[in-house]
Amino acid sequence: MEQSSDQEISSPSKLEIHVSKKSRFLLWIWFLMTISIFIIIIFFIIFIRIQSVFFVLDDKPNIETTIISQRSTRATRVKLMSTEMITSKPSNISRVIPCNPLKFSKYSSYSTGRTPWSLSSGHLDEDPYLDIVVVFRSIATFRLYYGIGNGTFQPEKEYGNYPYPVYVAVKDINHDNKSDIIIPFLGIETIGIFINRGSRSFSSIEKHYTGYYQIDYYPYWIDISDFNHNSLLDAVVVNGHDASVTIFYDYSNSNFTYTKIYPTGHDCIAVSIADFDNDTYKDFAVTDYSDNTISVYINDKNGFFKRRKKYQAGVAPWGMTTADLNNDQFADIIVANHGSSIVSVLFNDGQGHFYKRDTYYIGGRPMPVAVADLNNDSFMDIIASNYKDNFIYIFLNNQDGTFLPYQTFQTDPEILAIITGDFNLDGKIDIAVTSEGKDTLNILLNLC
Ligand SMILES: *[C@@H]1O[C@H](CO)[C@@H](O)[C@H](O)[C@H]1NC(C)=O
Ligand SMILES: *[C@@H]1O[C@H](CO)[C@@H](O)[C@H](O)[C@H]1NC(C)=O
Ligand SMILES: *[C@@H]1O[C@H](CO)[C@@H](O)[C@H](O)[C@H]1NC(C)=O
Ligand SMILES: *[C@@H]1O[C@H](CO)[C@@H](O)[C@H](O)[C@H]1NC(C)=O
Ligand SMILES: *[C@@H]1O[C@H](CO)[C@@H](O)[C@H](O)[C@H]1NC(C)=O
Ligand SMILES: *[C@@H]1O[C@H](CO)[C@@H](O)[C@H](O)[C@H]1NC(C)=O
Ligand SMILES: [Ca+2]
Ligand SMILES: [Ca+2]
Repeated sequence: MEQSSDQEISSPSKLEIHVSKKSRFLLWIWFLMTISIFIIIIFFIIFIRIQSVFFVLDDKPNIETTIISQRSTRATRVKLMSTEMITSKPSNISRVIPCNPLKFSKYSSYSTGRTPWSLSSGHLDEDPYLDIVVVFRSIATFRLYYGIGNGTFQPEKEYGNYPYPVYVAVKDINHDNKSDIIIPFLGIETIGIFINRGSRSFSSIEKHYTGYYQIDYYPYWIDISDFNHNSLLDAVVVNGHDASVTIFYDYSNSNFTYTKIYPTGHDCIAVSIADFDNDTYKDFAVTDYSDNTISVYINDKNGFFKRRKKYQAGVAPWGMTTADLNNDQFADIIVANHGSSIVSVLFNDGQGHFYKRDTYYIGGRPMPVAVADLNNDSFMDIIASNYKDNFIYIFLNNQDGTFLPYQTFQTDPEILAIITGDFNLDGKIDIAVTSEGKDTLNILLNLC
C-alpha cells in the first residue's frame, strides 16, 4: 500500500494525486487511531498502578480510604514509578555497636477499638509508670491503658464520641503538673483538650476550632511547644485538606489567645517541632503527602515563621519525626514515605537546611516512624513499619548518622502507629505499636 502510494507520488497525474491524497488521509486517520488506542492503554495501565499504590487501605474500608483517594489525584502527577536510589551506606569504620542484634520480649497484646489510628504515652495518673492513650478512628473514641510497672497495662473504659480522632498528644498544657490529652478530631474541625483532674479522671472536652468559614480543614497531626518564649504553650495543627497549618498561641485560662495560619504543601499529614537552626526558638516541619516534599518553617524569634522552605522527600511522605541522628547537636528529620517504601533521613546542615538525604528501604507502605536510643549508645535509632506485614523494622545507628541493615521484630499486622518509652522502668527504651489488622495495642519490652 505505502509503496504504491510512493510510486504514485513519483509519477504524478491529477487523478493519481487525488488518490494519493485520499490514501494519505486514510493513513493519517489510521495513524491517529493507533496513537489514541496506545494512549488509552497507557492511561489504563497507569490507572491500575495508582489503584494498587494508593488504595492500599481499601481492603479495610474506613474514612482514610476517602482521604487517600482524594490525595491520589494530585499525587499521580508526580513521579510515581520513580525508583528511589538507596543512597545510604554504613561507613566501614568498624565500631562495636552495643546490643547488636537487639533483643525484645515477645510482644504482648491488648485489644483496642476499631482502627487504633494513633497512640501516645505520658504520666496520666500519679504512679511513676508510663501510661498510654490510643484513639480509635472508626468508632470515634479513645481509651487509656494505665501502666502498672512491669510492662503490663490496665485498660480503662472508652472515652468520647467525636468524629474522627486521628492523632493524640499528651502534654501538661495548663501547667498544673498533670499531663493532659490533646486530640485533633477531623470530623468536627476541632482539637479537643481533656484536662487531667487527677485520680484518673479527665474534664469533658474543651473544643478549639481549627477551621474558619466552614472550610473542611481536616485537622490531622498536632505538636505542642512554646514558640514565642513566654512559657504559655502553643500548638501547631496540620490542616490536611486546606494545605495549611493553624498555630494556636498561648494557652491560658482554658483557651488559646490567638491563631495564625501558614500555607503548606498539598495534603500535609505530619508535623514535628524542633529547633533546627540552634537559636533556641522552636521551628517545625510538615510532610506534604501529595507534593513529595517536606516543608520547613524557621521561627523569626517572635514565634512567627519565615517563608516555608521545601525539600524533596520520598514519594508520598506520611509520618515524620525529628532527632539529632549524627550527634552534631542539630535536629535532623526522619520521614516514612508511603508511596516509595522507604524511610528518608534528611540531615540538618546546622542552619536549618536539609539538602543531604539518605534513604532506607523497608518495602510496603510505610506510615509511622519513631526514633529512640534502643541500645543506649547515645545515638538515636529508627523504628518503622510498612503496613504490609507484621513486623517492626529497626535500624541501629552506626554511630555516625548512617544505619545498619534493619532488624525485624514480630507484631500484629498492619501497624498504624509507633511510640517508644521505658514502660517497665528498667532504663531500656521499649516500643508500643497499634495494629489495624487485629485492632490491638502491642508492647515489646527491650531486653538489650
Ligand atoms: C572502606 O573500605 C574500603 C576497602 O575496604 C576502602 O577502600 C575505603 O577507603 C574505606 N572507606 C572508609 C571511609 O574508611
Ligand atoms: C505484672 O504485674 C501484675 C500485677 O502485679 C501481674 O498480675 C502480672 O503477672 C505481672 N506481669 C509480669 C509479666 O510480670
Ligand atoms: C509533679 O508531679 C510528680 C508526680 O506526678 C511529683 O513527683 C512532682 O513533685 C510534682 N512537681 C511539682 C512541681 O508539683
Ligand atoms: C477562645 O479564644 C478565641 C480567640 O482565639 C475566641 O474567639 C473564643 O471566643 C474564645 N473562647 C472562649 C470560650 O473564651
Ligand atoms: C548552639 O548554640 C549554643 C548557644 O546558644 C552554642 O553554645 C552551641 O555551641 C551551638 N551548637 C552548635 C552545635 O553549634
Ligand atoms: C546507659 O548508659 C549509661 C552511661 O552511658 C549508663 O549509666 C546506664 O546505666 C545505661 N543504661 C542501661 C539500662 O544499661
Ligand atoms: Ca543507639
Ligand atoms: Ca524498659
